[in-house]
Amino acid sequence: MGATFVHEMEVTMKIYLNGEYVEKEDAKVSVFDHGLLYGDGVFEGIRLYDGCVFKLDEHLERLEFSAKAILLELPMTRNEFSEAVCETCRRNDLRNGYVRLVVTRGSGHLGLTPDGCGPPNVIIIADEIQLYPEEFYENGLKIISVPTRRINASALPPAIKSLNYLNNILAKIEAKRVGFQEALMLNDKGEIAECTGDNVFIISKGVLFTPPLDAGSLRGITRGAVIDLASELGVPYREQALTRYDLWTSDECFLTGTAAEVIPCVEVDHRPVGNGQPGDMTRKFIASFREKAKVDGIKI
Ligand code: PXG
Repeated sequence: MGATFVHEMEVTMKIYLNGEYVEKEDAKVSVFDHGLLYGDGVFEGIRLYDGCVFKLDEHLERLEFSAKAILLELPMTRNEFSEAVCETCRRNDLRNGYVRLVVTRGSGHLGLTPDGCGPPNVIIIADEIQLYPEEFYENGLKIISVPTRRINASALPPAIKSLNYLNNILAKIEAKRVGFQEALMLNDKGEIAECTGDNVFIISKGVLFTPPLDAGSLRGITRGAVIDLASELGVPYREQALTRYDLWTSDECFLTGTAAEVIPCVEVDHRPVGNGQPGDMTRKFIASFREKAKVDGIKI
């Protein structure tokens, strides 16, 4: 009986769904939800470190901006979202993990117009996280630029963290099919935008560079944390349009994202970055970020 109980404990997962905490099996939304039918909705991916939610307020602000940009009225206040995120972590006995917060347009008719949709569905999933294996933090990732471009800002501002990830998914597939873990995505001018779920940084001659947001990058929360760290570590920092050439000839390169944190990149388009090993500055950023993550959150 004890073993069965343990097993049940393992499989049970509480999902926040529109104000209620329901079992995973009961967490269901309509097939008429426009989040499913059209990718009409917004989301956030958030980390829980040692019982603290990292940069929760920043994530909720970005969610509000994403929702505003797509004219989706959020059904909850910042405080209500904050409390629901923390409570979902508590109910799942999590101290470390990953939180996926999703707000869809809600259930509607078969047609693009959101008229008649709603109320929005609010879903919060808190789970353990499958990180890149530690060897990638030690030895670095190899990335490759792919044909699929980051979506043009005049088509859909890439700052909106919407449920439309198809172009990033295609880029990821293209990289994986040719044996790489991650894809480097360019914008329609051929400049570096970002990777499929991570921002890109390089270090050249002691200066930290990342593409500006108008190159097609998401305003990553981890990106912001690394920019703050640069000033704390006394590393000069510039936002500047970057080309593939800039990455090929950089001394160091790393990616940042909620899931990956700070991860070194040691090869771009078959060219070794620097000496082909994670650089000293990158290691410093990884260590400092890990320190910051432990202390810079809201207690659940
Ligand atoms: N660019 C894009 C396109 C993203 O979706 C980031 C950069 C990094 O931002 P943050 O705020 O996380 O530092 C993201 C966000 C995943 C996954 O499963 C990750 C994201 C989105 C969707 C899935 O790894 N990252």
